[in-house]
Amino acid sequence: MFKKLVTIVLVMLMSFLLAGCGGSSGGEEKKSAGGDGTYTIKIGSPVVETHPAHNGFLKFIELVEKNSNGKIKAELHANGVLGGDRELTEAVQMGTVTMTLSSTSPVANFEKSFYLFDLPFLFPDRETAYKVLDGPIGQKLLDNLASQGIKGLGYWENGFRHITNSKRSINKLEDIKGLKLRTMENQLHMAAWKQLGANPTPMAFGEVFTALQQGTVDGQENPLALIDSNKFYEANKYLTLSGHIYTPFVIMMNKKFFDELPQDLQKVVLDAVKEAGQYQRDLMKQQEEKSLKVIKDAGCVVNELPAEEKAKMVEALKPVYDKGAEMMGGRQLIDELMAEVEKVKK
Ligand code: TK8
Repeated sequence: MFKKLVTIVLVMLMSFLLAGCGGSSGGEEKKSAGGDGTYTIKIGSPVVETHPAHNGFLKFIELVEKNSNGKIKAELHANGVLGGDRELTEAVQMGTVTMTLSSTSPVANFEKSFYLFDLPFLFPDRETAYKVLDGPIGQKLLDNLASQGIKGLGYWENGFRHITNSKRSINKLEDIKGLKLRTMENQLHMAAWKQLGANPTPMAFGEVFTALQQGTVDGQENPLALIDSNKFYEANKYLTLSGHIYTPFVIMMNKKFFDELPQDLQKVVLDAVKEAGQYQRDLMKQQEEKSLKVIKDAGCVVNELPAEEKAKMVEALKPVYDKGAEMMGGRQLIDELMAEVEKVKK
C-alpha cells in the first residue's frame, strides 16, 4: 500500500515538473520577451562582413535598438557561421534563428511564388526592380511566406548577375555551350542554363569557391559585389557582364517572434528594415564600380556580352517563362509583374 502511494506522489511530482519546463508559467502563450521585458533578435547572415548586406544588418541593429529605446536588442552572427540560405531559412522557420536574409532563389523551394524573380531579364534596371519589390507584388510574395512560419519583412539588394568562368571569354551565346556552371539550388536557374547549352550544377553558396578552385565546375554567376567579396575572381579568369537576372535578398523573421512583439515594436522592426534597406541599396550602387576595379586589377579578362548576343539570350530564354508559369501554378503573377514593370519603368 505504502509503495503504491509513493508511486502516485512521484508520478504527480514528475508531471508537475514537466509542465513547468515544457509549458509557460501561468498558462499564457510563451512570449518572446526576456525576463526583463526586452526582445532579443538573433540574426544569422550568410554573407561575409565585406559585403554591403553586412552593413545593412549593422544599420538595422543600430535603428531597432535606438528606436525601441532598448526594448529590442540584436546579435549578429555573420559570415555564414550559422549556415547558408537554406539552413538559415529553415532555422528562421523553427525559431532557432530569429532573422536572416536569403537570395529569393533558394526561398522558392519553400514558397513557389518566389520563382517569379528567377525569370531572366525581368527588370530593365535596379530602380524598376526597387519599385516593383517595394510595391504590391513584392508585398504579396512577402505575405505568402506566412504559410511557412516566416514573416517577410522586405527586400535588400543582391543585384544583377554576371558570369565568371575559367575557360574563355563569352563573346557569343555559343561560348556558353558545354560550360559546367554552378547554379543556385533552383530549378528555374538550372532550366535556363540547360536551355543555353551549359551543364548546370546546383550548389549552396558556401561551397562555390572550393568547387571553382578544384575545377569541379568551370564557372558560376553572381553580382559583382559577391564575386568580389567571395574572391571568385581568384579561381575564374573570365568575367562576362551579362546582367541576365536581378536577384533580390529577402529579409525574413520567425513569424511567431514577430507576431508576439507589441505593435509599436513591430513598426520599429519594419521601419528599420526599410531604412537599412535603402542604406544597403545605396552602398551596393557605390560598391559595383569598386568591385569591378578589384576584379580587373586581379588580372581578370572582363567583357560585356555584346548587345546582339544579349538579344539572342533573351530570345533563347523565353521558354523559361513557360517553365516558370508551370512552377508557380499559372501565369497570373508573371503577367501582373510584367504589367507593373511597364507601369513603373522610366
Ligand atoms: C548568399 C547567396 C548568394 C546567391 C548565390 O548566401 O547563392 O549565388 O547569389 O547571394 O544567396
